[in-house]
Amino acid sequence: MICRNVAVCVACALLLSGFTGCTANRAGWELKKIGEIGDFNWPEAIRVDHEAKRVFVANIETSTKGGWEADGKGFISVLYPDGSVIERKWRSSNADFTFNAPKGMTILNEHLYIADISRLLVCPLDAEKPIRVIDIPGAQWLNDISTDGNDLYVSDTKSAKAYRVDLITGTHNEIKAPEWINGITSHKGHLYCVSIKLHELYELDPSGERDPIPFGLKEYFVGPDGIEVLKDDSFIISDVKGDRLLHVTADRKYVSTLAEVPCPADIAIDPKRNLLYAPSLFENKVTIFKLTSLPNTKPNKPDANSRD
Ligand SMILES: [Ca+2]
Ligand SMILES: [Ca+2]
Repeated sequence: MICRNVAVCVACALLLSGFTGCTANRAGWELKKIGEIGDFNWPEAIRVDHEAKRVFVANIETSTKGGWEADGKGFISVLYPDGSVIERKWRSSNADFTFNAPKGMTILNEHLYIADISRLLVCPLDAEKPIRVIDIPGAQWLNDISTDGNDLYVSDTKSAKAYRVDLITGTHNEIKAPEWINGITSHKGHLYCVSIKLHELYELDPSGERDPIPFGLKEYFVGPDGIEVLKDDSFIISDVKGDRLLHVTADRKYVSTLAEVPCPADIAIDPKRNLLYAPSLFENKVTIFKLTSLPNTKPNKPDANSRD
């Protein structure tokens, strides 16, 4: 049986009402809300430095509801893993440097890399050191960043491109990507992304040569933003327009709702503490979930939630 509409599927109706056993049994994972922090300003992305026990929150900061305006405003917050605030404005615009609309981030070699419209910001984790900029000529709406431990992968929403940035040479090459690409993530040599307007998930070719391969799951999403891969190679997707966090099994056949949360943008996972952070973009808050693996409940045959 094919579930084409989550809202009317019997199994999924149960999910929408409670997100308990049914959801967990389908996904093999469970999300339980354990905290909520407010007073952000358009928080678009979160990234965890799990070694240093710090959580970074990128705030677009806007007074005009403009997600892509070079308004000279924006800041990075730092939290403890439990959500208590270390510094609300750890990095913000000052006389030496201005943020505009900071979004996706990744951490590599003691630096926080931040997408900020057409600029890639290189922000030392040592806050005493200055921020520098990597130029990507032609970049328009840089949205998310991931790393494979060597290179950076950056999505450009308006250009329908991704870029692979070689940090040693400073050069970049283009990667074929879908229209309205948003979240991007690198995992075990593979590269994945979502398109917010095509509401589909894709596997990209890190070398940039082959066309994106769609998952074929667009009927399950309204407007996906963030994408993360779990240790069992399954996926968690934040649907910023659908107000949900969804799970996709590694075989790409099963989709389950794990939690409802308002307008979740670029989520982050702390694998060391089994936590998931979801920024509610338009509600200026961050929700913390406990992420629990439920062994021996992973689906092994098609059912009402299957596409087979
Ligand atoms: Ca701004
Ligand atoms: Ca995003």
